[in-house]
Amino acid sequence: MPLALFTICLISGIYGSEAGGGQCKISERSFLGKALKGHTFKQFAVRAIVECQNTCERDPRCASYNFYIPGKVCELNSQTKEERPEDFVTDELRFYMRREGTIICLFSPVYFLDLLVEVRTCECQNTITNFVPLDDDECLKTPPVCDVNANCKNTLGSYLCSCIEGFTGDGKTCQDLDECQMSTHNCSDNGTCINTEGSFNCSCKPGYRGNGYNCSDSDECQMSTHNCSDNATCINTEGSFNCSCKPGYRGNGYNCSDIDECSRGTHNCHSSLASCTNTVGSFSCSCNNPYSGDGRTCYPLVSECQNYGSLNSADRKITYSGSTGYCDNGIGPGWFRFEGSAGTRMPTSCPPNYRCGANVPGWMNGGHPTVADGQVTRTVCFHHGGNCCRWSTNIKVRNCGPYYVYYLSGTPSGFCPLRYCGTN
Ligand SMILES: [Ca+2]
Ligand SMILES: [Ca+2]
Ligand SMILES: [Ca+2]
Repeated sequence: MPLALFTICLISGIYGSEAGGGQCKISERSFLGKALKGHTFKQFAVRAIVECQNTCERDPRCASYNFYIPGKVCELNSQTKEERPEDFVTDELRFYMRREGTIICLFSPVYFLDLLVEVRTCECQNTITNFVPLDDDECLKTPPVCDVNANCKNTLGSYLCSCIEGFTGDGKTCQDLDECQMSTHNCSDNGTCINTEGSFNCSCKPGYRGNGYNCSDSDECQMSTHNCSDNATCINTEGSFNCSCKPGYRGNGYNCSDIDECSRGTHNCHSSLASCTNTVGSFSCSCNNPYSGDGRTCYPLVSECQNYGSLNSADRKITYSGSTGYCDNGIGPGWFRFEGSAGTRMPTSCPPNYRCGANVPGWMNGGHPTVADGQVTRTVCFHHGGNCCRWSTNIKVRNCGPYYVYYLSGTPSGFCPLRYCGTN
């Protein structure tokens, strides 16, 4: 049944006044949401509340009545709340009315079944007034009562505005929250926060990749997104990368140019017997004529460097102290090279007696030549007793680069226990 047909009469205890020439005494007669329990002697359904009132007025037993609102049921009581205060209880579905008294009319908004209604409460004239819903839904109004970025909730007699997520304010006006400024965003530490109206966006910083919430270093070297020089090496770093010029090049890594090792003197070609040729990223060395080699080591293209006799027995080495029965009185003359077990060269200091397989070992008194020195003459001394140079003879020596060759002849005076020593 529509509310409009549902009529009641209430008297508010709140609005105290007098009307009707003093006959209409206001008293606390009617209470919405209250009922007197346990004293009902008669109950019956009615179409309108006025029937309750009239029935109670006609029945001498009736001191008050409850009205059960949902079912529109009258409950006639034999007592009043003043007589039975302990039985006067809260009951949201009922209201209580005392019988006697005069009536005035009052208008008051009261809540009834979730609706705000205007209740016209009258005594004296027994006037009954229809419910008039007072509430309207402000949330449906145009223009909106709340901010466009707020939720509107209709309430009885009013409404509530509350800003939606991402906004702040009283709901009537809402401003964007700057999550970036307030550091309430959840962008990656390696991301950048960009405030937007009602939200925010995250994007990875340069050098990182991901969705903005999770950003990890991008390996520019692996992905070939670096801009290092072709002549540089790319080294990945957290958030970036480094470029460094390859060996043989110089520059900042982004631009690398060839180093001219020859003109800068940073090559390792033989200093006097070879020529340096600059190349892109490197250099090359070549031995000058008439030398041969890899350019770092050069040796002469002379016959004694290719054609020589080999002195390679272990008993010739300066460390050998076994049999002393050897001698070089019949050697040569010719070019010889110390190699193999005999060592690589002649010693240049006086060895002890009884070494190199001979009583009187020979040693070269003077330093070895350089390649550039060419063929040189040296003296070989033979140690006998305490005399390191008891006998001597001249020999020729040449540095062939990787090795030396010696021009040797038979030892002095054909004296047998003399021998040329080898060493490492
Ligand atoms: Ca925002
Ligand atoms: Ca990186
Ligand atoms: Ca170069």
